[in-house]
Amino acid sequence: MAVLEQVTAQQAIDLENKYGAHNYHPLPVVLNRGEGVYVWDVEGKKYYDFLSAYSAVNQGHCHPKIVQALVEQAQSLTLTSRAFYNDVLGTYEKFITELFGYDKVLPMNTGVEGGETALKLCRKWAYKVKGITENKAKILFAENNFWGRTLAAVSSSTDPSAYSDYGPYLPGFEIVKYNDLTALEAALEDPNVAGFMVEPIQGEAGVMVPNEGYLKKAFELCQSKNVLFIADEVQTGISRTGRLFCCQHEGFRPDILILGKALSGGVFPVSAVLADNEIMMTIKPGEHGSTFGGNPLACKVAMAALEVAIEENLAENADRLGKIFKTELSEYAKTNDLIELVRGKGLLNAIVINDTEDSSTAWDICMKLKENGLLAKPTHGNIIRFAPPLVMNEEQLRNGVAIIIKTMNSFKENN
Ligand code: IF1
Repeated sequence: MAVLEQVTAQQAIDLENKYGAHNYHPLPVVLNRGEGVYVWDVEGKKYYDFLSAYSAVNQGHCHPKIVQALVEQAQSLTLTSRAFYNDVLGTYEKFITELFGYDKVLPMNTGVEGGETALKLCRKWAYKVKGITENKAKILFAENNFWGRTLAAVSSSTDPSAYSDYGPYLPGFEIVKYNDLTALEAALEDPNVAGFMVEPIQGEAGVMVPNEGYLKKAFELCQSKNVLFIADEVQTGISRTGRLFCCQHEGFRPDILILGKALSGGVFPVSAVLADNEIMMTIKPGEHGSTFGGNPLACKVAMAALEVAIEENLAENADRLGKIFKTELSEYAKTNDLIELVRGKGLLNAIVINDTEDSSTAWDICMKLKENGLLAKPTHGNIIRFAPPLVMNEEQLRNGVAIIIKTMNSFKENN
């Protein structure tokens, strides 16, 4: 039995360097505790978490209701596989389909498995319902999209750091400019197009918010061409942008909705693909699945995580606090030319640093933020994403803003 004695920060870092793949470049902080909007490092220093594990911890770290659901279910039945029924999955499926307004859900584990599932449903639907010739279906993706790390995901990527040296790539994927209805309309002229998969706000691309009305119009263009609109809400879903899911800001329901991350409150990998029967029933028994997909532990955790989002009015809170965050920082940006702009929706926001993409400025600012008690991390080069847990209160948010301003001020004077 591995004895987990308390490691120092340096020991933890050295262990990861020696025994772990080097597929990340973390900020040099070693965390060992999380509670609500706070995390602590092994030296006992307390931080505001302004990343929320890339919007997986919307409900706050170790939310008692979600942990309770995990602990309870873990002591009765964790996994049956789908070879048999269990007494939790159906109840969860009823709960989540009624909450989001769809006929059915296909439960998976990670966000990218949700994306893969959505694309397989789209292709099945293309051949079985729309009548596209076998193996001719095309799916459109937005430039600068990010939906995970599988070979299909990188086959649709326009980011060399995501796809380089992973070829050959999956065929049948095409790229359209994001937030460009003319480009989408032109691409939809191809009768073999079966779907358009898009993030309502592009997270990894740097919290890119499309023009008001773009999503609804894109949905209508797809509808006019009998093309499925697939919303990747793995990052924007579960109240993050100020609505239960982001497409609700524009009052339409995507044909396929992909959820992940905060669907479990960061307690367990849970993802879900929601669609109506015409699409969902194209997959027959044995044509798709996953060992852990829809396991009773995940279902109980997800139900608790969704109940927290509703009961604690996280969408309204994100909407209200997000407006304060953007107002305060936009005001401040007028006084400090280090900040080019502030953008986002709800509590998914980012500041664009007035420096080149390859500069270390954004990283250096995050290192300084860490010293001042706030954790955030740059996305692309000069963009810093700020996405705190949605359980944050106004006082905590204003404290976070004060730390960001204090840091930017000190940074401005010293650089
Ligand atoms: C990493 C960020 C990256 C996602 C959207 C699907 C997935 C993600 C919109 C896949 C995952 C994670 C992956 C993680 C860092 C983080 C991320 F945008 F959130 F910051 F990379 F772009 N759709 N995003 O954002 O979900 O399979 O990871 O559960 O890979 O570095 P997953």
